[in-house]
Formats: sequence, structure tokens, C-alpha cells
Amino acid sequence: MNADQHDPTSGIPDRGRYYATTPIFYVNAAPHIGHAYTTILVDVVTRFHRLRGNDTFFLTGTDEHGEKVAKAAARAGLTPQAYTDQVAAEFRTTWDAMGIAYDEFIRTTEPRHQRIVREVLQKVYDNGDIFYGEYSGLYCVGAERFVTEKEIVDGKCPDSDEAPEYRTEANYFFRMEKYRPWLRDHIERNPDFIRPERYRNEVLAMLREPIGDLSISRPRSRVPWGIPLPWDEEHVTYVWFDALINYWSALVSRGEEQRYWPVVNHFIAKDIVKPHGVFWPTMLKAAGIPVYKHLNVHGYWLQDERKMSKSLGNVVGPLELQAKYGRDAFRYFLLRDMSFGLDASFNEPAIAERINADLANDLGNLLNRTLGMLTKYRRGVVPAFGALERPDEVLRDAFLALPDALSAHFDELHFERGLEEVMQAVRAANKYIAEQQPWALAKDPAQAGRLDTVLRTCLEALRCASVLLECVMPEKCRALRVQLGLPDASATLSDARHWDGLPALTTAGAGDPLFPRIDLAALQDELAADSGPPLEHKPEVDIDAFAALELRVALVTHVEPHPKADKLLVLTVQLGSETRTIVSGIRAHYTPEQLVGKQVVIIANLKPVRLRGVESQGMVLSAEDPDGSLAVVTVDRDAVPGAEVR
Ligand code: ME8
Repeated sequence: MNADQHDPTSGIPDRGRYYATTPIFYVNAAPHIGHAYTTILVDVVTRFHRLRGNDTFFLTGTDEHGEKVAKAAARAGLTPQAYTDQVAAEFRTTWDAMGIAYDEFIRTTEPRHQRIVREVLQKVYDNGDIFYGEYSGLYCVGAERFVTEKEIVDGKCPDSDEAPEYRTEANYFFRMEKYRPWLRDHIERNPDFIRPERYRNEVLAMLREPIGDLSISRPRSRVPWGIPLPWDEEHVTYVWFDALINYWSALVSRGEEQRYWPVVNHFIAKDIVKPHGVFWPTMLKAAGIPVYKHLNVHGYWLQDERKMSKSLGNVVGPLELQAKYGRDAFRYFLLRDMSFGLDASFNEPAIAERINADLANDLGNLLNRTLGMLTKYRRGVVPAFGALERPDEVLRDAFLALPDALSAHFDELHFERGLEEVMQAVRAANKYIAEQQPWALAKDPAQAGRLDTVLRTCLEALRCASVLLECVMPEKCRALRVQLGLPDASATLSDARHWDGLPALTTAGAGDPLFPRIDLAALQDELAADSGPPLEHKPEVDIDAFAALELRVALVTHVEPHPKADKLLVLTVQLGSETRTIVSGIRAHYTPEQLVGKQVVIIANLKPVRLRGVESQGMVLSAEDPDGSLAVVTVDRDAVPGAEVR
């Protein structure tokens, strides 16, 4: 049976195959939490397939060619090779330190990859799908691709948040447009080819209009850091054409493409949907390679509502977080707190709250209470079941339904729902203890058999939970099984399909607490201390002092540099029927084009002043960061120019 088609009725784990990939990350900076998320996610998914008995392969690696990497090497004062060696090693050691169980780590500078890229290119060229031509357009180095006018938001590329530059170049082109009808049809016929659906729709929308042909080379004279084209060594391969092939070259170089290519699942974030949803399938089709099985697209982790990214500098180190919260608990948070496909907010109190609620309170509590009572009432010896009563059966049935439920949720990419279902069963087990009151049973010798059954039920619940959570928290679940006294701490999903997995008469007992609580108040204090010195406030004023100021929304209609002062801009603004001139010291922070059309907030009753010969009839409000950068204050939806700000 295919790995992706679980059969909930069979009760037998799949015997299929499964191949999953992360993007290969650019080596222009160290790994951050966004990279860690996709990599942990694929680690969880592939561990889960292994747990189900599937023949599984997990690929990750680094994307090392192109302008972006060459520029980063130059900034670091290293040759591209020395630089990529260093950063690729950093990615690898980070994943190793995080316990990521990848089967292969591919680097695009490896000869085995370069050879296969050249083979694929030659094949597409021989088929007549590559031609030589000239192209002009807006190129974004951050995203390493041409962007269309339509895609640009506020002058910036939506993927990288960087301003693209205009370029004209003679390049080789791949006849991508030729494959548009085929790709549309393929996506229409295979609803789960790209998932979740929002990204499928996004790609279908791209394919509704011509997609053009793809420039797949760069002149070697300008970009020497790349794989030379097999038929023209004066050009190197465009970095995306080179990078995407890693998913295929890693298998071919191991002779395993027959085994794993038919079940390939790519995992990416939404920033690289176009290269994976449009470039890659058309490239595969042109090269005569079957297209991938699924493209699985997740949202962004946001910090302060912005995507975490290297260029934005708001990056949190995954190793720091792992050290602070524990490897497994951090993995649990990432999987539990993001709904696949949607953005999620990242902050440390949220990690701590999730760990405290699910791991310390629910799972940790069940473990501590059960082992505590077992030690106290049965000297740690695992008892046999007596006759089962209704509540015992209800709890058992809830747990034994979970392997299939979890498989279904994970196959549908609803990781958070799968984990929540397991935690609901754990909470039900805690409730069961409260209702069965083993401490009361322990007082009555006539209830000894009943106490055995209740304790054993809790132990089996813990054992099953540890199997179900194994792929997310491999170390903790193994340690949990050791505490339960299981002689072999390894697991397969079928271990969670029965209710008598503990050998009777073995001894179980608590070791170190597995899921310690995090002191939230101490964490808040620590974070507050990290966020800089306290603000210096001005003396308090009463409301009249504020009411004396007239603040209004003004529409900026025209902006020009001040003729005599290089720090000043002269703004023409509209408020009601009035037009005013305002001189503002924001020239280092805004171009005139960025300001025209903005609705800014001004102090409208400030006495006019002459600034280097130009009269300023008011003041534009702006926020100043500690580093001195300014952001003008605007309103968050359109207001009538002249509206009063209260
Ligand atoms: O695009 N939230 O590499 P890259 C979630 N080399 N995931 C994030 C994220 C965030 N804030 N930021 C990054 C490239 N990611 C190319 C890929 S593949 C043939 C070539 C993750 O280093 C996410 O997986 O910019 C995203 O797609 C990827 O990092 C981009 O990594």
C-alpha cells in the first residue's frame, strides 16, 4: 500500500514508501527558526512514517550558488567555496545538534549534483525547450528571480522584502510557457498536488495568465559562481534551475530514484511557492521526469507581525531556544502552535505557556501521579488487569482509536489537530484518576483488585501516549518508556494498538521529572530585562495640556527636497480645504515617492517657523527607534484629510 494512503479500517500500519524534502537553504547566513521549523517538521513526518513501518527517506541540504551567496562571501572576505564550506557545515552541525535524523545532506556545489544538473539541462536543450534570447525586467537578488510589476508591493519583492533592480541581459531561456496548459490541467486533475488548497489556488491563479519563459542562465562574466551550461561554458545555470534539481540528484546519485521518487513530498514555506509550483513541475515535465507527488506549503512564523528573516535581522537562534526550553518541548511547541498553511506568531511566553499546559500539567502530571501511586501502593511493581469496568473500557477505546486518528490528521497535514487529540486522551486519563480515586481504593483491602486495574489502565495510557508522541518528542518518549520499566524502549505504531504492552511484574519508577514547569513570572522578568533599559518618561501633564494641541490627518500630495538643507524635505499636504507646506527632517528616511499619497498625522496649531528660508506650517509626527531611524505616524485605514486625531 502506498505510504500516503493510510487505511483506517485495517489496523495494520502502512507498508509503503515515503520520501520527504526540506528546501535546501541559502548559505548566506546562519540557520534561524524558520529553517528549523521546516526541518523539524520533516523530521517529525519522516519519524512518523518510520514508526508506521514505511520505507522512508529524508533529504535536506544547502543551496550554495548564485549572486546572493557570492555577495555574502564577498562581505565575509572569503572565496565563495571557503564561505559555503563554512556555512554549510554550520547548517549540518545545527541539525545534528537538534537531533534531526536526515538520511542525506546535499550541497549544490558537490560534483555529483553538478553532473546531474548538467545532464538534465542537456536533455531539455536537446528536446528543443531551451533557446537564446534577451530579457529586460525587474530582478530581485534576495529571491534570486525576476519579479513582475504586479507582484511588487510598496516597491518591494513580496518574497524577500527587498527592492528589485532593472536588468537587461542575454540569457538562455526555458520554454516554460509551453507547459502552462499541461500544468494547469495536472493541478486541476490532482486536487492534492499542491496543498493546502489556498496555495493550489494561488498557483492556479498564476497559471491563468501567460507565465513567460524562464531565464535559466547568467553570463559567467557577471556571475561566475554557478554550474556552467554543458553546451555554452560562458553561461552558468540560474540558481533556481540548479537548486530544484537537488531533490532528484540526491536520489539519482545514490541509485534510489526508482525507490523513492514516486512518493516525493516537498515541504516549503509560502515564500517559494512559485519556483516549486510553477518552475519545478514544468522543468520535470520537459526533462521527462515524473512530477512530484505533493507540494506541501506552510505559512510563516512571525515575530512582531513580521516574517522572521535573515535580511530583516529579527532572528531567533534555534539552538538557543532548544537549550532554554529543551529539544523535545520546543519541537512540540512548533508542531502544536502552527496550523499548517497559516502564519503563526512566535514569542517565548507562548512557548512556555504551551509547555506548561500540555506537557507539565497534562502529560507530566499523569506520569507523576501514576508512578507516585504505583510506588506508594504497589512498591513500583506493574500490576495485572482485573475485570474491566465501563470507565476503564472508555479510556482504553479512546487511546486505541488514536493511531488511526493521528495517521489521518498527519496525512492531511493537520499536525496540531493530531497532537491535540492525543492530549485530549491524556486529559481524559487525568480525569479518570480523579473519578476513580485510587487513594480511596488503597484504603480498602477488598478493593485491591480494582486498584490494580486502575493503576494498570493509567500505565497503559502513558505507554500508548509515549508511542503516539514519539515522532515529536523522541527523547522524552523513550525516557518515559524507561520509567514505565519497558525493557526495550524502541517503538512502532502498532505498540499503540493494544492495551497490554507492559510486562506484568516489572518495576516502574519515576526518574528525573520529564516535563518540568517553566516559571512564567521569572521568564517575563528575564525578557523585560533583555528588551533594553526602562523608558525615561517626561513629567505628567493634565488633559488640558493635551487638548491644547490640534492633531490632524493630512494627505501628502507633493514632496520635494529642501533647496538649502540636505536633511529636510518640503511636503505639501491637504487637510480639509486647506493646503499647507510643512518642512520635515525625514529626508534620510524617506524618498519623496514613498511619502506622496500617505496620510500622516500633523500638529496643525504649531506656530509657523522658517526653516532655512521655507516656512513650515505644522509638524509631521514620527516615531524614532533607539538607533535613530524614523517612521512617520499614519492612520490604519483611510481617513478624511483634516480629520481630527484625539
Ligand atoms: O528559498 N517561517 O532558501 P532560504 C517559516 N534556497 N519558515 C521559514 C521562515 C519563516 N519565517 N523563514 C524561512 C531558499 N523559512 C532557497 C530554496 S529549494 C530548491 C531552494 C524556511 O534559505 C521555509 O522552509 O531562503 C522557507 O521556504 C525556507 O526557509 C527558505 O529558505
